[in-house]
Amino acid sequence: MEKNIFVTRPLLPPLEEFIPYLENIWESQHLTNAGPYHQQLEKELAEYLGVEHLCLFSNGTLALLTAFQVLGITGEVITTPYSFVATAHSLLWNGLTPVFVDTDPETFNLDADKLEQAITPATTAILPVHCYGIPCNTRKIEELADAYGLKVIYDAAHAFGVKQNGVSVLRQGDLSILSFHATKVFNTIEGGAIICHDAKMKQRIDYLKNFGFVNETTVVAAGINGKMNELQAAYGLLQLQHIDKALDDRGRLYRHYNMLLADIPGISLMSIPEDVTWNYAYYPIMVNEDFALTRDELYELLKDNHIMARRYFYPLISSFFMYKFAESASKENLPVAHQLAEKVICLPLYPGLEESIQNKIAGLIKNAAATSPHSSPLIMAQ
Ligand code: T4K
Repeated sequence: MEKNIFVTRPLLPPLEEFIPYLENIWESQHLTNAGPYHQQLEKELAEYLGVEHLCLFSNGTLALLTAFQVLGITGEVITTPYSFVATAHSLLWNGLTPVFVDTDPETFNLDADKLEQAITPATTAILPVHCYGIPCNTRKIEELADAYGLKVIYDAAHAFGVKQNGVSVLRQGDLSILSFHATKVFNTIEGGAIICHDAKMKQRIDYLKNFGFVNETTVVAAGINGKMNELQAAYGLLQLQHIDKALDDRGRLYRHYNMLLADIPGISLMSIPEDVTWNYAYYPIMVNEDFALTRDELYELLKDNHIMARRYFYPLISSFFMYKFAESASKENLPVAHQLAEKVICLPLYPGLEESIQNKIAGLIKNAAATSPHSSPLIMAQ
């Protein structure tokens, strides 16, 4: 039976390279709670990413939850509906009110030009997402944040290693969070981090992710357990040795798709701003009205051919029942985001993906483009 090709596969270093780390962990019996590998990974990652301070977490969602706690955010937070649900869920878990703003059709990110009209006296923060790793309009967002006294927390879950004008995007805003989930460019199986800009803030985050403990008997805040364990940290250290090669592979695959998929009527490709050093985290394409199939028909066609593409991000977060009754969640308020959610499909992209599979995917899309508009995939096959 033909094997399925998934939208992503984890970066998995050779198993034998992990054994020495495991032996050390077994030897030391230090399994978690800021162990030596944890400390080493914080240091090496901060250096690699070009940031001052980095606090590891057991996953990106806990990092997000803690970011709002440490800044003492209350009331309304402006965010994007076009993201993974964890973005807005982190607000609800903190008793905060998400206010959705529409997205920019070029970058897929929160539209900074529509931000100001969503600010109310209850607004305290902005939670933009660098969607697919493409940086937000950080300059405009932060100008507005400064003018209105708002905090900015970037959900940078997709933006590992991304730079703008040679500077890490993680240096922007008050805090940024990363996800190191298995499906991400860099992974620690599950994992995440908060990036902050001063040692005092790092200390407060470190207390918060460890129940609020300062020492054996002093608890300074109602903290949580967000700690990354030694196996995850060791796995991260090993990943770091392979990440540059993985990013090169991703870049090569990205360019191969661009070459294959250029000039297909009804398909548009994402454009990367010239000043951005990207990480090739995802390969979204837009299936427009003038393509022969709808986006969902193309999704089914690919699936029938064992290509498990994904409709990231459909449905929109604002469509889920816990959000949809908010005034800002209305379709009229979010026309671009709705269009994206209906048109975008992410094609497989991960180190180790064979070019022959990319050729097959492009062949399926080209064949579909050659059929009459909106004929069903089943009829096409006849
Ligand atoms: N903010 C944003 C903007 C995010 O995108 C995310 C996570 C977060 C916050 C929260 O960070 P974490 O708490 O997760 O650290 C996946 C990931 O689970 C999720 O981390 C990620 N975003 C989201 C965009 O994608 P699913 O539901 O698509 O995962 P799943 O299990 O369907 O995996 C997709 C494909 O990957 C599978 O079809 C096969 C492949 N796969 C997956 C896993 C887990 C593997 O080959 N091996 C694996 O171990 O959410």
